[in-house]
Amino acid sequence: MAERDTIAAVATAPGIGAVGILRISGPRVPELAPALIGALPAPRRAHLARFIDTDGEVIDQGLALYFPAPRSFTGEHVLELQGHGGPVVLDRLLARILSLGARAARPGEFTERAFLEGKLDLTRAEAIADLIASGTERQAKLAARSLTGAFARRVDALLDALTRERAYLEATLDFPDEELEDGLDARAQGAIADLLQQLDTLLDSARRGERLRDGLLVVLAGPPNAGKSSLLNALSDSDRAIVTPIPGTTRDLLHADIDIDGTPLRVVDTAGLRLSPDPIEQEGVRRARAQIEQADLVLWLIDDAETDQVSEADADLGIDLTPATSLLRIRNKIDLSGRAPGRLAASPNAAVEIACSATTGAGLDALCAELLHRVGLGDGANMGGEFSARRRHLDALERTRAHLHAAHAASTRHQSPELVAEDLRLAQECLGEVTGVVSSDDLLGKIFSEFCIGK
Ligand SMILES: Nc1nc2c(ncn2[C@@H]2O[C@H](COP(=O)(O)OP(=O)(O)O)[C@@H](O)[C@H]2O)c(=O)[nH]1
Ligand SMILES: [Mg+2]
Repeated sequence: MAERDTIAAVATAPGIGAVGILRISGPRVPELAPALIGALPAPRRAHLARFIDTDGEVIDQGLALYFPAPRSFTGEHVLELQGHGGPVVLDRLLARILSLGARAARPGEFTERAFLEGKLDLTRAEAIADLIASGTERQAKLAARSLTGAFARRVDALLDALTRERAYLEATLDFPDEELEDGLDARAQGAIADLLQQLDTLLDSARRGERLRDGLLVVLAGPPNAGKSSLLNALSDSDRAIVTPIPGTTRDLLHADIDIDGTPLRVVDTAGLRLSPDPIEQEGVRRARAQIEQADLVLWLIDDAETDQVSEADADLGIDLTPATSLLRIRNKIDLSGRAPGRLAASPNAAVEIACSATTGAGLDALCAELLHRVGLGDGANMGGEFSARRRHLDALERTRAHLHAAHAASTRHQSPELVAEDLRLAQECLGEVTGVVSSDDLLGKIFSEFCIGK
């Protein structure tokens, strides 16, 4: 393998701060250090050092830390310089290091090297980026759990179980006449059903983790004047949307990013769905429908004080909901209708509705609670073992599931163990993509390019 080059980057955020950190990683660190700071520091000890320019001038003075390979973040030799956090001084220092033969690091390149050196798996590497990008406390907590391996450990456990089952099946292929043959199918079926169940549990957790990472898309929809724009304002505690008694006020999509108990939600206000001769409003309605199709949750608002809107409640909404989208009916304006605020269900089996008032705020607590509950993130949700996840992970887990299903079906139909074993092999490969046991250069490029420089 060709020797890697040595990379350098400022690791602290651009701008002015008390401290600015510059990182260097790669095989040339030991030879760079004497020219840069006078000597190679003793490993893992903080040294006060002068950072010296080509002409011997002092650029800055600060701490130098040396982490020899393999005991460093990247697994390579790493030198970290902690100087003062000004953009000019850090630029000069970086220029000096580059003049000594290092190369400017690409975004995520330190973490990518850590992955390639086997210091962390992909879920942990991705969790670093997620932790940095966290917008709510809940996101940060889940990313920290993935960073410490909560996700990877569960994938590894399942991968182990899968490997064992595959090994067992393949052993029987090598000894076809042994008594193993008897009861083999029943055994394999049981074992694969077990694997499927474990995978489903993992997939559930990953789905919740992904929802929390990316935030949920909640779309406000319904007839004009039901109070959608008022509800957006009430939920976001702002005055974003124009509210008037004139039907058809909202045409553009408006959104507000809100945080309910640390759960990130993007709430989108849409034009009221109605037939209108006005081309601008027609376009608004078209955009509203497109948003509804993408929503995780549609809040269908009606004016509880308007009897014809209420009687229309069970009529065709004229919208196509994908199976993944859930719909929650909201009866708004209860300050006018006199209905009590909160959760209501006409009968035990009827869909839950929420009665509230966007104007007085009555019932909004119940709305927020129901909203979280609907997406599996409510109070009752067991978040103990949770972690942050991405769409990429869900994809891989879903493909794993399809192969496990095929393996299960093959064993139920008493097909040859070869076929079952082959499906298990494919399942194993898909599952391995999650942590990066199996990975392509394309995938790695995509993941690490999303990082900031210096990480
Ligand atoms: N009394 C009362 N009026 C409301 C409530 N929500 C909205 N409105 C009024 O209903 C009208 C239409 O509201 P708006 O939010 O623009 O409805 P949209 O067309 O669905 O966006 C406005 O005059 C609002 O002030 C509510 O909960 N109670
Ligand atoms: Mg509106």
